[in-house]
Amino acid sequence: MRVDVLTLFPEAFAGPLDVSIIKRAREDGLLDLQVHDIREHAADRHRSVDDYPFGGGQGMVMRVDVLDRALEHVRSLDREQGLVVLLTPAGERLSDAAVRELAGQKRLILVCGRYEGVDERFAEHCVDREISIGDYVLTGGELPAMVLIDAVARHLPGVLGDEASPEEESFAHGLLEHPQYTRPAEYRGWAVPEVLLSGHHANVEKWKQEQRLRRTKERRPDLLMDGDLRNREGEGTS
Ligand code: 9WO
Repeated sequence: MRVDVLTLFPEAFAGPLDVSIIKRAREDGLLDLQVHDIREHAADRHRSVDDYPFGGGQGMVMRVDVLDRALEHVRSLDREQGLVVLLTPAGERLSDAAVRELAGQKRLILVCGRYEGVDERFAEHCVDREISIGDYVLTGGELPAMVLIDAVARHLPGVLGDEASPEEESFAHGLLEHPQYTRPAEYRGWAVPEVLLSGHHANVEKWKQEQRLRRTKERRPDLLMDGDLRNREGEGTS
């Protein structure tokens, strides 16, 4: 998969995506990540990328013309047109299902906002999907973009080794995972659940399933609502 990122802070992307599994995915050519500086598409001698908001208000807004030029330039670098994603708290919440959909694309173009936000005309005319990673405001869309890239990359064929499959984990079956333990079997009097040491495979599996259900009920009851109810969540009567 090819991923292009448009940002005012390309240097923010060095680090998290240069280690471990994502590093290997890039080295193996499974993920082609290219980060671009939006400021290179500023037109005036001050290289400005933002301006005061029409109608007043605090802070600055990123200019639609600069963003559009940056996007068209990046688009032209590959024949695949790509799905354009804007990271914003006003977007749909990123979910396991959305991550899997995005992982099915040949190319993603991620746009990271700064200042108070981007001119709405850019979102309206140039962006295919607006995505939020949660209900909190950050200083920019860069960290959410990295979260999205990490989540998507692990679903690309060949990225995870044989030991782990994205099909077999937590959100794939709609429950939280059971707790895990390793040696030592006892530490400071803290014992590992007896059944895990018993070697009784059927009992172990039964225990794990009970744990997944119990933890989900306790911690994330929202995951247990059936799909139909979940789809109706938030439907108003007005
Ligand atoms: C901020 C914002 C706040 C409430 C409702 C909508 C909003 N949109 C933006 C926005 O686009 N902000 C820009 C990007 C500029 C300020 C920093 N930005 C940002 C993105 N902060 N937090 C995010 C973000 C993105 C995805 N998921 C969570 C937070």
